[in-house]
Amino acid sequence: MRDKEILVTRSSMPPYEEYIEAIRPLWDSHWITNMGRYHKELEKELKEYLKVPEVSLMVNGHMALELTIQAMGFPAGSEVITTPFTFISTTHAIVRNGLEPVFCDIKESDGTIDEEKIEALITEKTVAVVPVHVYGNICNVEAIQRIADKYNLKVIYDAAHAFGETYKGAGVSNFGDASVFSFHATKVFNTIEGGAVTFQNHVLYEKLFDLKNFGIRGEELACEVGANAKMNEFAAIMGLCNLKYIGEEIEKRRRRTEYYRELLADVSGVKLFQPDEDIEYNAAYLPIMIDSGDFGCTRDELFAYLRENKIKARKYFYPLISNQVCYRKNGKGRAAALETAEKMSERILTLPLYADLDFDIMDEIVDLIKQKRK
Ligand code: T4K
Repeated sequence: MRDKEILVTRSSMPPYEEYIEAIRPLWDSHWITNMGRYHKELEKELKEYLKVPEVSLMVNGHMALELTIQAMGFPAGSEVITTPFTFISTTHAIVRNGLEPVFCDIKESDGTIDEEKIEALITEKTVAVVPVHVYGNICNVEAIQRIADKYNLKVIYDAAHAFGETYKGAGVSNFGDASVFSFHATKVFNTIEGGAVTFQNHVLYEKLFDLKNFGIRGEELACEVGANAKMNEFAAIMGLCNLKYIGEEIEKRRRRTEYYRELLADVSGVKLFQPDEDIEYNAAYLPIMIDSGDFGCTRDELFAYLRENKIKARKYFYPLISNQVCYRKNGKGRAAALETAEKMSERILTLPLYADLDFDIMDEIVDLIKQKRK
C-alpha cells in the first residue's frame, strides 16, 4: 500500500525562489505589517481580478465576516437568517456580534440556502441574510436580493469557497451588500492565512479600515473601538505570487474535477452536484453524496474504509452547525425544519482535490469507492 496519506487538499504555493525573491525588500524596509506597500498592491490587484470597486484585506476569512457584520451596526439581539450547512465560522461570526442566527434549510440541488424558505423565517427582528456559496455553488442571488429589498434586509455573502467565480458573466463579488472571501491555506487562492471583503460602497471601506486597525486614524487619534485584523506583508506577498498562477491553478482543478466526474458517472448510489451553466466554477471542492440505499453502505462506512486506505476524505459539512455542541448547549439558533440539510450532512463526503493531485490517485480513490459498494 502507498505509505503516504492523501489529504483532502494541499496548499498551492508559488516557486520557492520566487517567493524568497519577492520578500527580499522587506529586509530593506523592515516594514512588515500595518497596511504596507504589498497590502495596498494586493488590494489593487484583487479589485482588477475580481472586477469589484472595493476590496478590504483582512487577516483571515473569519475576521473578514465578523467585522463586516459588525460594520453594519445591527442592534444587539437582532436576527440573521443563515444556513446551517457551512463551516462553523459563518455562524460564529453572527453570534460573536451579539446577534441571533436563524437557520434556514438548504436545497438538494446545490446545498445553498433555500430561498423559498427564507420569507417564512422573517420577523420584526430580522436585519440580514448571510447565505454561503457552499463549495462554490452560487446561491440564488436574484431571489435573495428581491427578498432583501422587500423587507429592507442586508445581504452579506460568505463567499469563502467562491473566489474568482462568475455568475451570468458577473464576478461573484458584486452581489449583496458585501461578499467575504477566505484566503486560508486550504483555499483555491491563499495568502497562507487571509481574507477579504468586497463591496461597492466606499463608506464601508472606511468602517472596515477602522475595525481592522483599532480605529486608529493618527498617532494620537482612535476614533472607533476597532479590533486588529490586518493582513501582514508576508501574507500579502504570498497572495501577489499566488495570484500570478490563479488561472493555471483553477484550470488544473477543473481538469481533475472532470476526471472524477467521468470515473464516478456510472457508480450508482454516488451523486454529484450538476453544474449550472450560468456559473463559471473555480473547482474548489469535490463533494459527493452517498445514497446508502443504492450504494449498499453508509457515508460513514465509506469514510472509514477510505481512511483505512490512507485517503483522508472529509465530511464537509457534518455535523450541521445547528447540531454543534456550542450552539445546542446555549440554545442559540432558532431553526425551522432542516430536513434537506440534515439529510445532506449525513450523506456528504468531500474527496481529495488539489491542483497537482495525481490522476492515478483519483483512479485509486474511485476504485476504493467501487470496491466498497455492495
Ligand atoms: N466560511 C466558510 C464557508 C469557510 O469554509 C471558511 C473556512 C471560513 C468562513 C473561514 O475562513 P478562514 O478564517 O479559515 O480564512 C479548513 C480551513 O482551516 C478553513 O479555512 C476552511 N473554511 C475549512 C472548510 O477547512 P479544517 O479544520 O478542515 O482544516 P485542516 O487543518 O484539517 O486542513 C484540511 C486539509 O488541508 C489538511 O488535511 C491538509 C490541507 N492543508 C492544511 C493546512 C493547515 C494544507 O495543505 N496546508 C495547510 O497549511 O478547516
